[in-house]
Amino acid sequence: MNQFKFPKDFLWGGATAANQMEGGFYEGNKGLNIADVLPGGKERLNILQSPGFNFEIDRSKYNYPNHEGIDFYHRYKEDIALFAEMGFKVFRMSIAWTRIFPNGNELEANEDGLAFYDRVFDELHKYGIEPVVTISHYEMPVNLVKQYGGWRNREVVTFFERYVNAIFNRYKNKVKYWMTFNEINSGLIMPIMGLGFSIKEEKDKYQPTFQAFHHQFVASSIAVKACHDIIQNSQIGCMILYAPVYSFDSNPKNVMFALEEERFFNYFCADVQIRGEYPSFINRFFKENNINIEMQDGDLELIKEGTVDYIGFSYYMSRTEKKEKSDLESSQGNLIGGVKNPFLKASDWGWEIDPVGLRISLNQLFDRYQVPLFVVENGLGAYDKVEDDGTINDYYRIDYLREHINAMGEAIQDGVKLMGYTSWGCIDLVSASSGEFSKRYGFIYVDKHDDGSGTLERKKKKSFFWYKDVIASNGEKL
Ligand code: BGP
Repeated sequence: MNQFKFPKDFLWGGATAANQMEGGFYEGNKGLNIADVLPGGKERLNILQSPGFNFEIDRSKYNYPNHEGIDFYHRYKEDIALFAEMGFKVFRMSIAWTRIFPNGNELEANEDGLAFYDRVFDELHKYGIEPVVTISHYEMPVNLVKQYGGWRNREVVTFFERYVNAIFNRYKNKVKYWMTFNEINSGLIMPIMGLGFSIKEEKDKYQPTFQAFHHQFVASSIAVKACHDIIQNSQIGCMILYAPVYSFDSNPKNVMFALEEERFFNYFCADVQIRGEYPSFINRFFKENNINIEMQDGDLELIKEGTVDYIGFSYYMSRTEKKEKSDLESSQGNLIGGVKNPFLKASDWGWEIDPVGLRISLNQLFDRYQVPLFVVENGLGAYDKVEDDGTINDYYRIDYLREHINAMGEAIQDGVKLMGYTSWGCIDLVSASSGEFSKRYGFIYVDKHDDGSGTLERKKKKSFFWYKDVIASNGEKL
């Protein structure tokens, strides 16, 4: 039993992204997006970390797990029925930009793509599940990358505006919760997926990165304003990859370094999207790195007017920092880097597990911004085993989630306004950073493996029944 009460209308659910689950990558006139050209396994990690990626598919050399995903494109009815059985109030998903505008720069939206999401939203509403939709989740059309250079190019803002207008007008009676760019700040560490280019190719990497961010901020504000104009009672949030930064020790130099890293990674994008202005701390960085952002007249006013209604964020780990660190000290595998934290254990992929860090994050974000928060991703990527009797006993996942939900309960008692919780990968899907199927997060197991084999059959894990109880008791039965 949990000692904390969650608000009556708390939005319990699960989260996914189109490219990691839909499959059907050429169906319904869909165009190619960035995730479609990323191979699975080690190759993906290498690509994300090295220069010279050409955004082409080479099937003779690599396997592309996102092409089939878990075939949600054809099996959405079965999957949504399972989400309904768990009692989901909301389901976080993304719209694939390339289903609506296959090349990104067409004048007319693609009817087949629009009709697909109509069917998905209708199916969700049949069970009283509200969709929470990410507009852009690592799914930029490859054509915009190749022909325009991704978000570096101002023209992309116009294409994005066309896209958001098309989906807001089409789904205005079906979707009220929206988010603009998934983990917008991840462009700092994985620019290929978030910004549509590889900064390591550039001599002066910061200039194009921050120019691209500026274009995304303008695009985000355009989306916020359009959403409010077109859809009554809508709420549109930003989406931040949040990992609180701890100082390794009480050495003031390390404390200052942790603060700088925290502001740079966690708060730069959030400050612009929530407060509606560039934070003062970034000016020094811009000056020292010769960054000059090209702006058009009216950009800053637009950014001020188009601030988001809530903060969606993902939480998987904290990060511990030290100004001078040796290779030995580095926390191998922790996505955002840093040094090993001696108080924390890590997942099989090296992501440090820190439920208290979630309570800290919630408090930090609410203290700083005073707007409602929404934990839209959190979960444990783990290897699951199907036993001979067909059961999947993922007690490690239950433990992980229990502790994180408890931390949310604590934060709510601390006074934080929290709208909901959508646990990541509520059904097994393709991993974003490594393209693996074996890194599983789901309550629902999907029979699909790294070598591409598998029947795609769905199976309920132990955590399925546990989460169902959590939702039914509104977080009291943990
Ligand atoms: C976030 C992404 C998701 C998701 C998740 C887990 O960064 O928004 O798309 O995949 O992390 O990461 P991974 O799949 O790499 O384990």
